[in-house]
Amino acid sequence: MAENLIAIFDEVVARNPGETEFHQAAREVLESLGPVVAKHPEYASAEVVRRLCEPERQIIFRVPWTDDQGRVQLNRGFRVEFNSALGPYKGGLRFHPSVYLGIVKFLGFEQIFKNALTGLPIGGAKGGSDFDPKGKSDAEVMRFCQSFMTELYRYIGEYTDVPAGDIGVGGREIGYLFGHFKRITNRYESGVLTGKGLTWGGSQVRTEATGYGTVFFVAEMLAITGESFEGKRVVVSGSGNVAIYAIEKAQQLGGLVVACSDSNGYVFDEAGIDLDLLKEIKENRGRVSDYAQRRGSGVRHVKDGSIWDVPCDIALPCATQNELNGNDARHLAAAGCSIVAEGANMPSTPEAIEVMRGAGIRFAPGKAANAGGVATSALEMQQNASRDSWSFDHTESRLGEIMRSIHNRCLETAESYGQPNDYVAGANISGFTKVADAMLAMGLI
Ligand code: NDP
Ligand code: 2IT
Repeated sequence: MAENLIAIFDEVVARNPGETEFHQAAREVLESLGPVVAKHPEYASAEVVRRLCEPERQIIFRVPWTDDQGRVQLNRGFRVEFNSALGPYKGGLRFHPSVYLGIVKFLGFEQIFKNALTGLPIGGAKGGSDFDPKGKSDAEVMRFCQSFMTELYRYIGEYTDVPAGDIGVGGREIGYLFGHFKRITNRYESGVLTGKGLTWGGSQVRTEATGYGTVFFVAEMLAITGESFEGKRVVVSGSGNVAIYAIEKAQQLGGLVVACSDSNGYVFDEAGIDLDLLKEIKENRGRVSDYAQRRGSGVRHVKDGSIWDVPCDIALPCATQNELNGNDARHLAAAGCSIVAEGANMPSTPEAIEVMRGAGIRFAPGKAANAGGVATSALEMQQNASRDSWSFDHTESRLGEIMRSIHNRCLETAESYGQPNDYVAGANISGFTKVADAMLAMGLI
């Protein structure tokens, strides 16, 4: 890392003690920015990098709710509005027991650059709660969402901040959140949330967008070497929103997806994942172990062990942060894996990325490869603003174009900074310069 950037990184660590995921995300971006700040002294004199590392606003609030037994429960809510140079704050809400300020900040920080890469007018934010929707009834989830929105509504709006889903927040939660926002504000403000249902302001393809987009991005990488998904063995971790639609599109393009997972283990299905069965199980909030049981012989459920032990040509981590470590990367390399693309946010540890680089695995970072979700959220905002709704085919083709343009922008930027084929450098530099130039233009903000 360049010397002036080390000083900024040290300041990030000192100002955000204990927030290790945020430190990791900041380090990864700052490590790419040396050549950029060397070429653009104006960024240093205006302290653009230091300002970018400090969120514009951080909101932390109490979320009390009652469970089905009438007992009072308590959670903590967060919204970190990180940067609004390019547009209203935009980014998902995560409901998971592991959520704390460091996770929300890492996600919000990544979101700034990801959103810039989409080419659409959206700033970066993230939010969520340490609430665990697992095992809760619909009524409990509803009461929690209503309490969460009772505080959050003050800070969000079509022109201010537009939340969406992430881990533990899907169509059901967005419905409860939107319903309560509408009730307490007396405004049908469609553009305040994305990921809405198709009959009440949602966009076609938003549900599929992150997984589809990741696969479109990989298809672009494959095309460079004259290849395609046809006949490739694919492993996808997770079995949530991103994983399911990554599996669907990889299969549509001719890939054989042989494994997926949840936090209790992975399933290995040599014949290829039966997606209809998996979807049915997940719609009823089941587990991948149920999949193995229902699918019968030939399918293994492995409780202790890493999904990355399964040999594949293409690995798509689509579950959570730091789920693919150095050892996993070594196993993937030894088994001949040639592409790793992140459907999740920061699923690869820094050591894993180092190992993949050394082994010649082509690596697509999440802020480029999973940008299709938020890009389609921005398309939902466009449709809401014009009170229009587009067809599935039209929206999917817009998503495809956006992923192609992100892919090409990463490669062109990496090339122009003397780091050909480095998608990490390309994504970080391209996202950063767009935000930095907007910040410079707007004066000291
Ligand atoms: P879901 O809640 O739909 O699914 C999450 C999946 O990951 C589940 O299978 C879950 O298993 C697994 N998982 C979560 N936490 C862990 C953990 N600690 N260890 C092992 N497995 C875990 O979330 P999404 O599919 O929406 O999100 C997945 C990833 O994609 C996240 O990193 C998210 O930030 C990222 N992302 C999501 C976007 C979106 O539009 N939804 C857009 C861009 C990125 P289990 O059920 O056992 O918890
Ligand atoms: O990480 C992400 O990009 C998301 N969870 C989607 C955010 C959004 O606003 O659609």
